[in-house]
Amino acid sequence: MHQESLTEAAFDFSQYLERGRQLVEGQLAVYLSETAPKVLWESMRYSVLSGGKRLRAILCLSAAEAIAARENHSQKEVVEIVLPCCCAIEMVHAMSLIHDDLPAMDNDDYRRGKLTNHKVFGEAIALLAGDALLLYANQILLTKTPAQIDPAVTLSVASELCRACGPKGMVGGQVDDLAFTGRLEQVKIDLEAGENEVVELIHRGKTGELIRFSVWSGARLLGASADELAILSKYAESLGLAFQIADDLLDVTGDMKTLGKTPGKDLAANKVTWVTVYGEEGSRKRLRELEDAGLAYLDNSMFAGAPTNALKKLLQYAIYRSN
Ligand code: GRG
Repeated sequence: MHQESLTEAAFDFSQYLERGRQLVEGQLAVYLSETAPKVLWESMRYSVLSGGKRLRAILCLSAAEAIAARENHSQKEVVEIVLPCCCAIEMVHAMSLIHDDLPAMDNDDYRRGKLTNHKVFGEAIALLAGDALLLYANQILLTKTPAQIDPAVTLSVASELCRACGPKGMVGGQVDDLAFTGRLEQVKIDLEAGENEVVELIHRGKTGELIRFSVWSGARLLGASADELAILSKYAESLGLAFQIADDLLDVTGDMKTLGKTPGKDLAANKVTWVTVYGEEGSRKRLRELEDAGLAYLDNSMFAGAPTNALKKLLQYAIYRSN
């Protein structure tokens, strides 16, 4: 168990998170300051600017910083290069939450301690706000990433974002999640018979792909090599899977006030999650394995001297967070 290491601050991690959060939220407010159609922008702002940990955006920034140190970029340059991408990521994340909360999917009334988007604006506007955010995210990424970045790199990042969101990513994972909801007993029987990839498949798609993209894009925009991108992607895959397992655990251990959403829904809906399939102990064991694996990727000699401290702390934060 490595939870203690979160507090042994080689640098002030909570200050680091707060700085990232402020940078991203300040820019999101600028991008989302349009007014017509009024109800659409209000709905978009309601979900994007309603708090949240901003973990994905901060991962993008941290991966960029890890690569930038070698390239001698100033802190200001790094932010200018990746901030549009960080904002695009948070917009896509928010749209996925809006759609996930709809009655046709998880049917949730609360998110981040507030009524869900469709409860305030109605299902039609919630759907459309999600659609608009998905497209606006790509527009921001393509038009606001500074011209100093090779357009081929910016295009590759936009293309990868589409891939991470699409049928091989979040949408595919969500479809698998829905398809297996209510089939928990069958999944457990299959597990006994040696078939054990279902939960991992769901988690990697619906949650892991956007997290992997967050790390990959920050590094790619700052000129990481193919080898560096491959190792950082492995780190991000460990983090992404761990993040969703931690989320599954919080559904059984958390409360409404801390989580900002209704707990206990997974078991009630007979959902296939790490906890419902492998139990709490099995989930904690897998988290420790993923923590070790994720940290080991960052200890690769390729990153010797690079500031990977924040990425390490972010992995532990993803695992040991309380909401
Ligand atoms: C992307 C085109 C497209 C469609 C979305 C609905 C859907 C398809 C996918 C669902 C994805 C989803 C909601 C996965 C769960 C991921 C998860 C654990 C979200 C909670 O993330 P946090 O804890 O939230 O980072 P905050 O509020 O902190 O931002």
